[in-house]
Amino acid sequence: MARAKIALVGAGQIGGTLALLAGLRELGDVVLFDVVEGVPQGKSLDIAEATPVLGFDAKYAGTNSYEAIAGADVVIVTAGVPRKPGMSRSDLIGINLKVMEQVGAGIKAHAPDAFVICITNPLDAMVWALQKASGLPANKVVGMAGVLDSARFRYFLADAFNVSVEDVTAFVLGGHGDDMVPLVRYSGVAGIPLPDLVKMGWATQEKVDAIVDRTRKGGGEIVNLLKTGSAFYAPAASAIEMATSYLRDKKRLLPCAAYLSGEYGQSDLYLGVPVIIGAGGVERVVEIELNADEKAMLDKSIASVQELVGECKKILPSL
Ligand code: TXD
Repeated sequence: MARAKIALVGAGQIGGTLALLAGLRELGDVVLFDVVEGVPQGKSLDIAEATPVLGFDAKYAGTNSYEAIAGADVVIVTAGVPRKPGMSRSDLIGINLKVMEQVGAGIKAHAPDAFVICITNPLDAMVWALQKASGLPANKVVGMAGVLDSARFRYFLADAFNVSVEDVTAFVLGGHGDDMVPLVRYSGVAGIPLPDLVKMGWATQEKVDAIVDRTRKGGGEIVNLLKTGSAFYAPAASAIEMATSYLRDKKRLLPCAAYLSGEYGQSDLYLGVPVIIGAGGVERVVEIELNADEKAMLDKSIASVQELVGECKKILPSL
C-alpha cells in the first residue's frame, strides 16, 4: 500500500517541526508548502538528509505551488503570522483571514478529499474560515488547540504532583483563548479526579487554580519569553497526535475545535469540544455534562469565538 501523503501548508516554525515529527512517526511522505521561495525546499531537503541517521523512509518535497499538494491525505495548515509580545490572538485576524481564503482555495482545487487540521490563529475563527473557503465537509476540517492546551495542563499537573505525564489526563474545552475552560472535574491522575486528589492532600485548591490560570495563559507565557514568535514544539506534537488518529483510524477521544451543528447549543460554529477522530475524520462530537460553573465559563468562551467569527464575516462577507 502506498504511503500516505501529508501536506504542510506553512513551512515556518510549526511547519518545519511538523515535517520532522511526521517522519519520526513514519506517517507518510511530506510536502512542505510556503509562499516564501526556498524555505520549504531548504527545510524538506535538510530533513530528508537526516532520514538515514534517524532511520525512517519518507519522501520530502518543498514547494511554492499548490499543485504539489495534490491528493494529500492530510493537510496541516500553519500559514499566516504568529503573535509577538503585546499582541492578542485576535490581532492576527486581519492578515490571517485572507491567508485562510487563499489556503482554502488551494485545498479545494488540489486536495478536496484530505483531512484538514488548522493551526493558524485565532484558531477557532480561522478553522471556521478555512472550512468555508475550502468547501470541504465540516467533519473533515478541524482545529488544533485543545490537545495543546490540555497538554500544557497535563504537564503542569504532572510537574506539581511529581508523577509521569503518561498518567495525567486533562480536558480543556472552549475557544483557544484566555477564557478557555480547563475542566478540573474531568482531569486527574490514573483515573483519580483532580477534586479527589485535592481532598487526598496532593495539592491545595489554590495550587490547582494557579495551574488552571497558567494553562489559560500558556501561549502568552511562551510568546513573552521568545519575543520573536510563539510556541511551536508542543503545537506541532499536538497536531501530529490528531493526524495519527485519522491516518491510523485510532478513534482517539481528543479535545479539538470541531464544527457544531446543535451540540452544546451551538450551530455553524467551531469550538473546542471532545471529539472522536478516526478514518472518517471527526466521527463523533461528544457532549459531556457540565455543571453551572463550567457552563458559565463555556458560554463566556463561546461569546469570544462568536465575536471573532463576526469580525471574519464583516471582513469577508463571501464566507
Ligand atoms: O494552538 C494553536 N492553534 C496555536 C497556533 C499554537 C501556536 C501557534 N499558533 C499559530 O500558528 C500562530 O499564531 C500562527 O498563526 C501559526 C503559525 O505559527 P508559526 O510559529 O509556524 O509561524 P511562522 O514561523 O511565521 O510560520 C508561518 C509560515 C511562514 O513561513 C510564512 O511564510 C507562511 O506561514 N505564510 C504563508 N504560507 C502560505 N500562504 C500564505 N498566504 C502565507 N502567508 C504566510
